[in-house]
Amino acid sequence: MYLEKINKENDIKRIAPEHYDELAQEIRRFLIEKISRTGGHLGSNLGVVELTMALHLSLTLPEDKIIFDVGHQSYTHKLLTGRKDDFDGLRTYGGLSGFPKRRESNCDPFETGHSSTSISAGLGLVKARDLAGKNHTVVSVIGDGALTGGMALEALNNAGKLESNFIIILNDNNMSISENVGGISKYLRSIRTAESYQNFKIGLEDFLLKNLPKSGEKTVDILKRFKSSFKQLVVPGMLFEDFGVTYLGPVDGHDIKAMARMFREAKKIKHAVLIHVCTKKGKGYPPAERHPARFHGTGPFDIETGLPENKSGQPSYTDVFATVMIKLAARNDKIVAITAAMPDGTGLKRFRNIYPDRFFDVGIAEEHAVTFAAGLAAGGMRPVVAVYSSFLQRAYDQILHDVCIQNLPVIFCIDRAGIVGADGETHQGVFDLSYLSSIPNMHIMAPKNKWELSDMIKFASEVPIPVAIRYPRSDAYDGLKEFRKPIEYGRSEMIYDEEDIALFAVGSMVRTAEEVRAGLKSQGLSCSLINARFVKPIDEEAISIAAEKHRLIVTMEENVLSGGYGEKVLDYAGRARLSAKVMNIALPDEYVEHGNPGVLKRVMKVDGEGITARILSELNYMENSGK
Ligand SMILES: Cc1ncc(C[n+]2csc(CCOP(=O)(O)OP(=O)(O)O)c2C)c(N)n1
Repeated sequence: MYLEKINKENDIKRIAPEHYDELAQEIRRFLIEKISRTGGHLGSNLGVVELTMALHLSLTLPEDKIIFDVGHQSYTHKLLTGRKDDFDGLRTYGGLSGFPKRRESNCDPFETGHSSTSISAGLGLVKARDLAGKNHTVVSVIGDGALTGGMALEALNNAGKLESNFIIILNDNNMSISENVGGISKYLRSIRTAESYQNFKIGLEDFLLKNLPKSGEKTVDILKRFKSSFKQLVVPGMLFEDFGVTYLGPVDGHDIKAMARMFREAKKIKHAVLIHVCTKKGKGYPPAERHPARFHGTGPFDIETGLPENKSGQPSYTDVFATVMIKLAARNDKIVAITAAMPDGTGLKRFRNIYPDRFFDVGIAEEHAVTFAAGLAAGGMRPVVAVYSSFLQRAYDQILHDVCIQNLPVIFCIDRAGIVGADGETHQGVFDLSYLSSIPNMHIMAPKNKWELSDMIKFASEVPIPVAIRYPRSDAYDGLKEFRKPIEYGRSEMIYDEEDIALFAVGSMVRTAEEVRAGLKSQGLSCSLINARFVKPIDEEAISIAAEKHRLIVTMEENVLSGGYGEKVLDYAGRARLSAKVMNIALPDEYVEHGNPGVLKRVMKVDGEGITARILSELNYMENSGK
């Protein structure tokens, strides 16, 4: 009833304060109902309903700017800025994005998706504002999980010297996707739970007991240390204050009036100010409150029970990875596993439960995760970094500088490689073959099915070199079971040996290639299918042999063309003066938006049907031009 009245930004200001609670409830009902059908980030959004309302009540959009870190919690913001009617198409192709998008609204001043960028971006917007002589408010909203990312700390370090207003809202729900980890999380917990006086009293007694009886120490030194301890005990947020950032809070993130009061105060401060807001992830929907990790990002679910709909019984590649890791660790005590805040998503949670001492969750810190792994490898361990393809982009230099220059045996198990779907541009894992290929000493593999993923991980654990294995977000393919030739360094695997056309397919594309081959054969064409297995190094010998008895070699990969597998094959064919023509099937030089992976592949013509049509058209051209 109140939500109906909000059709554009600032409309919320027409709602009387006594109806704020009802509006918050309506928003929650709306989100639960829509997300139960479309899927999406439920828990984080339910947690920030009042916080977002308070921001919208205190600011004037689009002049004032709100930057949401990661951006997965921006649904209420979308609702309050006139995008209510688009929620039925949330995260579908051509529909509403699950993240802030400048093309969607001028109330989205900056796009996010990967964590820990909002303070840097906000600081940039603040400086741009100041240089232009304007005076609007800039607010960055960052979670306690995102605050563990190095970039956020780099930005805080920089924000400390600011001499104009910049508001950072720390949305502390005590959770990343899974439990938040590390020193920052512990520090925030101590502030949230502090009863200052109590702590002070205990701290004081402790301090005097430990320090005063010592002989020979100057009283002034003792007092100096006492002063700093005293400050830590009675002033929450000293860490931020010491950075030069004013700390306000903690404030109840479900109390709109209290937050609005604090925002008013914060606007008066002429430097960076951090407001510590405490919220509950999943607030108002008991299943999401009970299972915050499961409801962080969810597929469609039944509202009554909270249970997911359409869960296929098939194991995913993530499940296969999880099982293999446990078996491998039982046989090899050097195997250790690292995740950057994704124990659930990567499947390492099971490993953690069995081998807690050999499991490391480093927080949202992909760069650190990789260099930490390099250190472990240099110390004689066999680290496995389990990470999503798009998040590993962060750690390019660490892979190059810390792992590959030293040729250290770090294994990268890269999940969500290829088209991931509903999360869109920021999350598609379509660059890893390119960025990894450019690094000397790196070796890259991609499995065609679940057995091959297992074989590849075992192979990687036995060779003393950096290895990356990439696999998609999907059920693990259980076809082609009979093809399980042992993995040999740098060698591809012949699946069907015919002539005329040779399909060299990488990983997930082997399955698509089976479809393409069937399509070509139905046209009376003869067609070989080769599982590339290695993207680096490529199997030059197999390509040379194929060139002798095929007129067309088609490479297929779920990666951008630039720097991927196909370009390497093409380059080799040119250098080796092979007679066969090489045709590359890959993703275009574009950012792939959100949508169902099947739909996206069809649109880009990289599904079985699209590829078959492209090959037929190429053959047609070759025949007509006499090539
Ligand atoms: C660089 C990077 N690594 C990992 C992720 C996956 N991820 C998305 S949200 C999230 C947790 C964020 O926690 P927090 O900032 O506390 O926000 P909350 O979801 O609790 O509201 C993670 C790890 C990401 N988006 N970016």
